[in-house]
Amino acid sequence: MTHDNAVAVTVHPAWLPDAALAPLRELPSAVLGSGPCLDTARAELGASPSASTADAALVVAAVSDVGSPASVGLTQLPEVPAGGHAIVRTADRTVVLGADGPAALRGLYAVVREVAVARLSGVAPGPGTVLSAPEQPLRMLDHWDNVAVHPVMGQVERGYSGGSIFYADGEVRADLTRVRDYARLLAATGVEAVGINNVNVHAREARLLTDGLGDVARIADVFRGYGIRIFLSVSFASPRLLGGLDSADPLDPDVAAWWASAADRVYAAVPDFGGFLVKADSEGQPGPFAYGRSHADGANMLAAALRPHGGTVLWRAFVYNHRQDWRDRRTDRARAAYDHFAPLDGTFDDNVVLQVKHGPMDFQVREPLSPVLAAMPRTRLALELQVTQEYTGQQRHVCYLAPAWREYLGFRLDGARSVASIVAGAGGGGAPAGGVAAVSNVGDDEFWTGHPLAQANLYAFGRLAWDSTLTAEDVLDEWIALTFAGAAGPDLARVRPALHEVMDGSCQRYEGYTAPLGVGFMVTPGTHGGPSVDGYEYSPWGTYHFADRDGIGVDRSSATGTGFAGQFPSPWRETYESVETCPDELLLFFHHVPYSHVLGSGKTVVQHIYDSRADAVEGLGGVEAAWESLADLVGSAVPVAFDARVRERLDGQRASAVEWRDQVRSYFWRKSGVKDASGRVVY
Ligand code: GCW
Repeated sequence: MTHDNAVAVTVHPAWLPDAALAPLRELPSAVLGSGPCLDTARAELGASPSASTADAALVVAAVSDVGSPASVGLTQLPEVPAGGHAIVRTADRTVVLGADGPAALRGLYAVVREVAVARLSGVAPGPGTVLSAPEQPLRMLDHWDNVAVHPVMGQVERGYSGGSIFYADGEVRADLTRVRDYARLLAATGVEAVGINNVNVHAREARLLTDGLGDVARIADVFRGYGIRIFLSVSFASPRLLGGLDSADPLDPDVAAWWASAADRVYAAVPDFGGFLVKADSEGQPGPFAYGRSHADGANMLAAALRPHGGTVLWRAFVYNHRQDWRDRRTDRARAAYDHFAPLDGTFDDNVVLQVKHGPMDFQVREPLSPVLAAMPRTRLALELQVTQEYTGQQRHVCYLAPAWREYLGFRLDGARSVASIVAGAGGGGAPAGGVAAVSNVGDDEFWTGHPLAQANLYAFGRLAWDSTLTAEDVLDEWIALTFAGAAGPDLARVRPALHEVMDGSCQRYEGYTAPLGVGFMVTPGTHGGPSVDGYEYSPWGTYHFADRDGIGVDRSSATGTGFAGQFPSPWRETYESVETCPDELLLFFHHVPYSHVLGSGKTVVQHIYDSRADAVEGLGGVEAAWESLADLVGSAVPVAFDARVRERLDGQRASAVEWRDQVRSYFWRKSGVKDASGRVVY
């Protein structure tokens, strides 16, 4: 049974407003061939199926549908890269050739983007051929959406944008219009896979795998038209929960047989199904440990079930003891993923991808990269990012995450290989590519993402998964050019610098008034929003800062601490090991230091904490002024509702930032008794 819970709100078009498509829709165009994505391309352009290429100024095709160069009006066909596209511009036409239908559609959106960016920069693309290949084969968004509203977590776990676009009232929505609009937005960024339910799989959601398959197929049908595959999060206990077996032991043949037939049924309903996403033995989710089996046993058993159909298991490395005794100083949550998984390198089947959070803890605004990414060269790896702003301002604070993601992707973990190249299959141990996944920030909110400016994070994720060498500033320009494509030229020229002022340094600013120097957390337990310096200090979650009257930080050195620093390859193990060489922004992640410890800036740790919290809040003045400078464009370049929402969020951000500043500054004054040399007020 499904409900029609469509809510009549005007949904903001995000980065695909009609104005962005209009310049292409005005051209005589032809789309060759057919198939779900080519049909979508045709509908986007309003091209008629019989349009001839002879007089088309824009031609879109998949290479396999192109007989001869002349059939698309060219003298020669380019080498279209695998999974990617070529855009050929001649004096009288633009030809988009995709490696297949989905790639052709993405190529069309690339032209939309180029046209918009040309308007912003004033530089039109000249004749020639541009080839574009995805750096990562897997470019996926994970939804932590529950079908039924969860009593504690709500409908979307860590969601800050209203309800789910997929589910309402305990059912898959009858009206999937929002899902289609979402698929369209994602296709334009290059995203090619979506996990449609929460990795914490509760009872109702587990059944998507069995009696929910009809609804799953409806969702897959929508995404198919945009070249996006779907994955399901499954409960490792499914054979017991759904199959009536008394075990979920991965080495039990009955269990394996149950999964094999479950997979058969899924593929009968969804032939292009991506596979299973699994959170096992983590935060209360069931897993192979209950049967004394390893995570490789568990993952490989599921992989065997999917293999005949070409499916993939995305197995998460986020496994740690969430019932730690805070008195126990030997257990270090940061070590857990490496300790569990590094010894298993080389034992996972080749249709298993191990999905690793970027940091060893949990999506903090500042963490080192996870050493797991350098420790498993014989395992397919995917990097997991968080677009939803759980710990980065919950879509109430502006926090443009692209600069941080770019840093992670470009980080040379062993001194030589970047994280992007490792997950793209160049890790040196022969494992094929995994890719990049991220938790989505989308809900049924009228702006998709709560804070309208948080749309830029969703956009940037897809773009950086496609090409991690793009700069965060260029990606922001693209987003501005598309989102404000309807703005008059001179207005657009004002929107651009104002938004850069608001967004470029926003992540650093957020870091500036929240937890200092990489120590992390200090957030309100449960919601993870707002400050609570000691909120997790005596909790079982393994997230401590150890502040006392003399100092703060976690000793993770090999010499005197938990040994986490030793999980890195050189040169990072040495760099992080020593207080002298550890970068200041990670100092308290790796070391416990006295408040009087002097940083590279010449300030003591405690004075740095005092100053940067206050400076960061002062920096919000520039942000607010930049937005205010666009006030006369509200109602024209900037929609009224967009402006109203941004203002409401900026007000909330200031109030929250002030709270962070005052609580953190006062906490350290009270703890340390060291006066703030700036003389600013502490409480
Ligand atoms: O960051 C934590 C979140 C949990 C989440 C978990 C995970 C889905 O607080 O809500 O659960 O990470 O990544 O599995």
